[in-house]
Amino acid sequence: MSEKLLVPDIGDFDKVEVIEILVKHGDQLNTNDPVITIESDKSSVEIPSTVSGKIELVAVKVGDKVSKGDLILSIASSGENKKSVPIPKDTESIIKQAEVAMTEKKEEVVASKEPAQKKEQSIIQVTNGSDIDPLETQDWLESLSAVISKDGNQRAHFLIKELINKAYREGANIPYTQNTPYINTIPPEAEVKSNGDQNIERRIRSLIRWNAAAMVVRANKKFPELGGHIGTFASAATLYDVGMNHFWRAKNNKYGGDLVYFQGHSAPGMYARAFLEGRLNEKQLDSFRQEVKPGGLSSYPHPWLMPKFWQFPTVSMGLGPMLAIYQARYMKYLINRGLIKDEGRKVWAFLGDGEMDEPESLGAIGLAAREKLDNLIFVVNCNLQRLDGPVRGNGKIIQELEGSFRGAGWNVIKVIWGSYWDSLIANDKTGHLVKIMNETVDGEYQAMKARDGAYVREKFFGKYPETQELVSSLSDKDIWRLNRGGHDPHKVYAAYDKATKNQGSPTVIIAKTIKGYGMGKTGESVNTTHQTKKLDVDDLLYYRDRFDVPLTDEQVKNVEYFKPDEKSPEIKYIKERRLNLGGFLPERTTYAKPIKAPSKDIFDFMKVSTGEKEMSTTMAMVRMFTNLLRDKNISPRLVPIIPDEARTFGMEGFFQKIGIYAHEGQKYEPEDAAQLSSYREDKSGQVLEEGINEAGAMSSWIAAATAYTNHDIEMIPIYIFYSMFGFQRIGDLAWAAGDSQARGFLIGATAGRTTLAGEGLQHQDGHSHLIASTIPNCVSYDPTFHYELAVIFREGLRRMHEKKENVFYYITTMNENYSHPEMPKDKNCEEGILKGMYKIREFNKFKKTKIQLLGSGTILREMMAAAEVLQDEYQIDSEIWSVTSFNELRKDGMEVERYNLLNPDKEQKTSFVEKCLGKSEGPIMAASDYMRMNSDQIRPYTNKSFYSLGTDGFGRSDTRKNLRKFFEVDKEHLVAYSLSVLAKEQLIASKYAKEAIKKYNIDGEKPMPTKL
Ligand SMILES: Cc1ncc(C[n+]2csc(CCOP(=O)(O)OP(=O)(O)O)c2C)c(N)n1
Ligand SMILES: [Mg+2]
Repeated sequence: MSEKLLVPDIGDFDKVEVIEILVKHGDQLNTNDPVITIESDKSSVEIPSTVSGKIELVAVKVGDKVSKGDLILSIASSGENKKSVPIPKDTESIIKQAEVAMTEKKEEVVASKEPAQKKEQSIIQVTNGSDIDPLETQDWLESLSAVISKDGNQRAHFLIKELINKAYREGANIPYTQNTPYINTIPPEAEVKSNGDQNIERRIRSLIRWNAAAMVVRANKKFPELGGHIGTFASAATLYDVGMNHFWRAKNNKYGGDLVYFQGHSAPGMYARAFLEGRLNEKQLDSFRQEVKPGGLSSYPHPWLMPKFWQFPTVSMGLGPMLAIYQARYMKYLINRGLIKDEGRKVWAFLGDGEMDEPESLGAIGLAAREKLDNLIFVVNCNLQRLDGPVRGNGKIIQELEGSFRGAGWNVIKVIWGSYWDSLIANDKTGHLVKIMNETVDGEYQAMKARDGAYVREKFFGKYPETQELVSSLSDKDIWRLNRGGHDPHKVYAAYDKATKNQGSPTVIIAKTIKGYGMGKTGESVNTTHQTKKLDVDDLLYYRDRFDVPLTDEQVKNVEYFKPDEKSPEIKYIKERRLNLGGFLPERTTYAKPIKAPSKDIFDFMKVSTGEKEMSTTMAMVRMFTNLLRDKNISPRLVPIIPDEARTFGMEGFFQKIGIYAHEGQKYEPEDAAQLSSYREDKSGQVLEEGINEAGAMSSWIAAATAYTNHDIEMIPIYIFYSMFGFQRIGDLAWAAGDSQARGFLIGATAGRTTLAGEGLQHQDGHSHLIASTIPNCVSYDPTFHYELAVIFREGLRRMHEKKENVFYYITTMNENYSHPEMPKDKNCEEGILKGMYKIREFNKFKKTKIQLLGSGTILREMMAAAEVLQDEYQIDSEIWSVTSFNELRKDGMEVERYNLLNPDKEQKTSFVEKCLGKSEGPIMAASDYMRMNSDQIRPYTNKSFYSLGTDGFGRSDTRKNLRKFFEVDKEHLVAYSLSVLAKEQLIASKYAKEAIKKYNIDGEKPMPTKL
């Protein structure tokens, strides 16, 4: 039996060119095997087979134009094939589900046949919220208590939900409350207890506190300019210690390890612990914030500077929370794609309450809930203060955060009060204590902890006679001892335990602490705590006594560190705990295997001329990816990341081919199910379709780009975005990517100030390369032709993923269609492309006057056209250089110049720019679709006269032609400017320039485009 494969529905396209035939007569074909690649003027896409069997006839050839329904091939069918137009695979299940739902609905209708009788409102409603019938209230509450004790919390929760639903259906106006009372979420009787030795843990914690403070004080004694923070870690010590002693599992050869994002400026605490663990010595502690000499300790977590220690750069506030969310999401992605095992690993992120004001901190919490990231735990250290003063003096940050997180769908655990409060809260029969707790604002809470017990008695408990009575038997000292939840290891342990067991949603632990805890009058809870980096002798003595650090007064005066003997119970304990948890933390290692770069011939198709066919570099890139997906080594490791622009870039073919990652699969039949490029979501999908969310997409990219260390698997993330919404938008994340030693590709598509024509000022990018150049390990290119792109991309794969170099690539691609020439045969071409420039053409007919013309990106083509005019109409010779990267040329130039200056007596080196241009004839004129500063970068590295042109100023919408005219980088301006340059250099008479300016209607009096 013979079957036919026809061109499927390809959306709005008609007569689309066949650019590749992937099968031949006689091949055995399986369903889903790619058969041909077709390409419209915007995108290319493979057509997979819907039939299987031996190919009898291939009915199309390269260059044919095909439309829906055309015959592609016929096969001798194996007989197992379904009908040639299969029902999309999810349709059946959707129909089934719909049928089931309809029967359920019917039953529901029967059940609710008797609608609730609407009664006339005859009750006088009391609206002031007071209790009009306390006895009745008591009845209800007792019933609830009975349910909780008999059937548990879940049942109680169910009944309450049913009551609310019922009330809603009866027309009651249900008040939405996102907040619970200002007490701990976990009641004392439900707390899971730690099996740790509390005494020894306290002693260890005290030593860590002391050493952390000592290293800051010592550094500032030596060099007062160094700075540092004591108060933050002082408030967070217990939060970290409980995790370190009991919860956070390290990476080792058996287990992937938990990933912990430490709050950046609590770094001294991590160093102080590492000191006790024997990972750092005194000398290293003494080099805190002195990193220039090798071995110094970073001010904050910086993997670039301490690559074996720190994993995540966090100190730029707001990045940590966002990165942690996407890290947890990416972990699930790797699990769902079967690339790593599901070992129940967690991502923990420690955040400050002040930091939560950063839009990025809360910006992605919805995604975390939607994706059901139960591998994610946030711990927000609510010490109620930020740098200048209170976080919410007039309100309550804990309640506010509770509302935001609960509203977003998180599991919220509040750890507000320590164990000393338990009995008071239990005895609060009238509810007045909780009432005060609810009423007191954070400014008051902070002020109270800056004073003493008597003050708390008067200002807090003194508010109501009932609460005054409650503490009547407590001394002021007892009142002062009433601790906050975040300083109570029992409460913290119980919260962590609950968080790690939570399923189906992320958890936030909101812990209340005191900033500068234990620092006494100068530091504890005072507005200036954050900046305190010096402690005088009295403060130090107080701190020592407060935490019972076994140092003499003399030792305290010398601010000595304290480390117990190696055989002491403390050191044994601290090491044993970590041993049990698999090793030390933080620690950065990588055991990822390299990915072999694809053979060069995989890009061969990009080295031949496209002939008449015009295409953009964006299209060429998509073709290149399609080819890479056929490479068995590379394919599974590619992580295409797109912020809702796949169609803009012609990448919609990827939806079907590799699927969009969706942890729930696809619960619906997409509207375009019958089409070739229909929107396909899949649990094991490969594309990260991030939506309109550049910061999130970049966070995903960073997670994938550092998978080699965090998951020991080398991945190749490729994040494609509008170049204007790249570095300009997410610059700080790109900086963090550099620090993280990310490896991967950033593709700034639709790039250039004049190349993206109609979109206007907000879209036209004339500076992303300059921002990229600010990141030391970012390698950036602005290629013009498809073979340049191929050479650059392959080298990127080789350097980053095969050779494991810690760099990342930024490549701009454009949306302007033009034909691409064959790659020059010159053996130095490839080297030039990678180093930043190579000679692409030379006009040498007249041998009188010559100019060197440098062009980059699409402006290279204007330069080439200008060179022809100069030759044909003005008898001027030229050499044309394709500059693939002014940034790379500058790096080389700087390095060579520096070497030469520092080694005046040695043989002087030559920069690559000079190697190319040193012996050339005539002045240099350079232009790109970016600001002049882009090409100006290489000006110092040549002795020749150098002129640069570019697109300085605000973009605006118009045609490409008009824009290039406006910014003076079109062919005509380039001709006129060249002649002017040659006249200025006294190589030709100025009348030629004057005439050209007139001929092209160029107004010499026109203001600079930057002023328009
Ligand atoms: C983006 C950014 N802005 C400002 C700072 C400077 N800064 C460092 S810590 C800090 C206060 C932090 O307060 P909080 O988040 O409450 O942390 P705490 O020290 O109280 O735990 C500020 C403003 C920064 N690191 N990053
Ligand atoms: Mg704070």
